[in-house]
Amino acid sequence: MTDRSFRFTHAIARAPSASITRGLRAVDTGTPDLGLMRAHHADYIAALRSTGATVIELSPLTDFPDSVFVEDTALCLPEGAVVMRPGAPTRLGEAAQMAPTLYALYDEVVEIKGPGTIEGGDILTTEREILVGRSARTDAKGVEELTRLVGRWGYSVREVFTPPGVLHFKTDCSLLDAETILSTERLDASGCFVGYRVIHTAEGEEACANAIRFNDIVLMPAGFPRTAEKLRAHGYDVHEIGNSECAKLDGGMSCLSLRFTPKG
Ligand code: CIR
Repeated sequence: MTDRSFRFTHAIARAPSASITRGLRAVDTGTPDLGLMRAHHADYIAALRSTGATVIELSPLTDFPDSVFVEDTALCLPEGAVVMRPGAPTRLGEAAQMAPTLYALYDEVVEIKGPGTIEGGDILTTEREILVGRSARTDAKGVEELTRLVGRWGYSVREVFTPPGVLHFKTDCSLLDAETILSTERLDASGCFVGYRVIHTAEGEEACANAIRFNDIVLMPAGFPRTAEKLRAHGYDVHEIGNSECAKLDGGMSCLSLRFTPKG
């Protein structure tokens, strides 16, 4: 057992653009405040950097309102990077915007060509496998193409299902360490985590399931005290980051970065 699924030397983030007010959302709960989002984003990047990692901050992209959510554009593995093919039409072009950064960092970069679609938010990489949740954004053909592409590096992909009405698979779960997953009860009930240790979000705090383990810390959205306490009781070093503005656009901790250790 290694810990390469949560130890990283690098992360990529992208500054939110003023067009973020036009970002996609399932339910309109108000316009995100750009100033506050920028402040939260800066806290997020500082937390990643506090672990010693190099964080590459890309410039805002006005033409892509959701481009702060960089996770959806790629899957970064130690052996190489896979450029995704987002299923949201307004986000499709974000992948090509990310590709040059990945080509500069990795020897091997491969691309999902389609016709299927797949977004990084639906992919959970653990020590033993890559779990991909089919969703409104990720379809069977996308999963199939990813399976073929990462097979060259020896990875096995397991297709699972994102609960109806949930944006991404990782909206409802996160990796906490090599054998432990933070999950909502509704997702865990689907049986997709058999063989893992699962910690459930506290009742009524399902919206904090999207956390990230990044080196020695766990970043989770602020405002979910019972789940934070639960994780601390299990020994995790929890850092709470304001997420009120990204939450208006269905975004959480994982969406805001690509985390990786390039081989060379
Ligand atoms: C979207 O609907 O695509 C964005 N408003 C939110 C993306 C969140 N990304 C993620 O969970 N990986």
